Amino acid sequence: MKLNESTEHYNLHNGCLEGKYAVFSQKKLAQLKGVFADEQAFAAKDGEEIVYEVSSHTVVPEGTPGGLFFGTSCIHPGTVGGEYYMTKGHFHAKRECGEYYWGISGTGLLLLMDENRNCTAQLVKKNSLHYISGYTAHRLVNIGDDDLVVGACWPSDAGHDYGSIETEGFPVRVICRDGEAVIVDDAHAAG
Ligand code: M6P
Ligand code: ZN
Repeated sequence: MKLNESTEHYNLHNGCLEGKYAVFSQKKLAQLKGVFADEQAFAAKDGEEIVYEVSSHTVVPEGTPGGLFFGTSCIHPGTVGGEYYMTKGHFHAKRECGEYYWGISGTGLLLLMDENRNCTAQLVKKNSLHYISGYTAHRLVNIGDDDLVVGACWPSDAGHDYGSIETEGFPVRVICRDGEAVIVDDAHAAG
């Protein structure tokens, strides 16, 4: 039997993916309109600034039952009006699908929200492991001064549903107060 070298590579230390199935995307600040509470502070920033980057390893087409996707998110450090940079966050379109996240470097929070908008948070750091149950929205927040790099593995038929997060957000926000990360209730979510 001929032994073939894999064309695919994953760097455990920085999360970098390389290979013919690696897909890379960037999220600029302008694409996160409405995500941060302080609209004035948002408008004053450069919309071209890259907030986070996602590398995905997608061997099968999106929607394939039984397959898996694997990826890395890198959220850069920064704030909008004191609110830390974060991912858009999503439910899975196929709600029952779960996902694994694991911390590679940096410091962050994983916000988890069920369909009744009950929210919990987990500290994400190097080697932390996070099982995200089905029916649970997930968002990563970088609360450190360095990049937050997080690995992810999820079913290839899970899909992404951004709808309710785009309109209602999460019930909490993570803000920098005296240099410390604080989780506060989102005023807009009250009532
Ligand atoms: C992880 C996975 C991806 C997701 C990405 C960015 O890598 O959960 O499925 O797309 O984070 O998160 P979002 O789609 O919420 O911007
Ligand atoms: Zn997901």
